[in-house]
Amino acid sequence: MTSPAWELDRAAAAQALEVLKSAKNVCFPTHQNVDADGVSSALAMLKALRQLGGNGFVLISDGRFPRYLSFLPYSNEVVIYGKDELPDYDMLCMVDCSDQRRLGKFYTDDPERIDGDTPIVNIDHHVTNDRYGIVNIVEPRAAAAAEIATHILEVWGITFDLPLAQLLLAGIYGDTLGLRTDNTTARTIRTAADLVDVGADPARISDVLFRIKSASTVCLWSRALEGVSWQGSLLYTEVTRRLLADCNADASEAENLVNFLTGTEGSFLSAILYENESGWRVSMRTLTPNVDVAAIAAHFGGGGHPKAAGCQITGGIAERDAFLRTASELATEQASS
Ligand SMILES: [Mn+2]
Repeated sequence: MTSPAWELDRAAAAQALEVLKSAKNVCFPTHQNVDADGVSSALAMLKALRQLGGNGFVLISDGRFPRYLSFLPYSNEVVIYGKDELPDYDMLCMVDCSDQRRLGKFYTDDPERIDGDTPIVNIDHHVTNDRYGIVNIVEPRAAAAAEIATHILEVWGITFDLPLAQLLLAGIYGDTLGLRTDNTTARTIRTAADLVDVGADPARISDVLFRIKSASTVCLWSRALEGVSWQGSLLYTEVTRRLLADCNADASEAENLVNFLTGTEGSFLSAILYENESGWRVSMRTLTPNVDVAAIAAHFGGGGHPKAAGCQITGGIAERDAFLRTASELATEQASS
């Protein structure tokens, strides 16, 4: 058999536990526009920490908990920033956060929360993560933060029960689109199989993440598909606040639309532009060899993975159009390199 794609730094995993247990209460803030991996991996780490005598809470830092994620075990225990009372905490554990400041209002309301003296434990799989913690477990070859979390919990000696397995498999499935993306390794699949052995239900997770949808989602997709446009090699559509209101939909309901657009013949990358207060939040994907959307996102101050990344465009129509042109040109250059 071949060796695994990557090895967990077991000393760092043990050190993370020691540090996290030394805190009275650990805040696990999720990245803005949280997804299955962000919530699941943080909740799993928290549950394990509690089993070992530590304490903490998961914070939805931008105040928006996507409805479809309420199937996750323990999701009713998350603290929603701006809605629930924020408990006292003396440490941060950031899981799946490539940038410690992309936390929505939890950060912008008081940057000292991140930039002050509170120690940070950093567990992530984004290639753009700059290792901002006092302990860093950053493994870009892992397909999901939940894949790293599974192996950390093994080092911690946690007994996996059904809810924990379901959480971790949901994180892995979310980021790999059900073990289908190019960062899915043999190790990812073995880890997923181990979680299924404990009782995780892959069919249920696939249904909730990829198949079951509300009528508002179909409304949103049909209108957004009508607006699909080309800019050179870039295929994109906009999700305006008006459109979300018309369909009574949440922006998270459009997340899989960018995956649907990706792979369209003639395109090198696809994007969804979500209108927001300061301009547009952009979500990008590619299936084209050599095209690196993390690098394109980084060009605009964002980040992510080589095949899935995002950034914020601040400004108006001129800035948006400049982004579209530049992103298309960068992708065309990369594809021919
Ligand atoms: Mn992730």
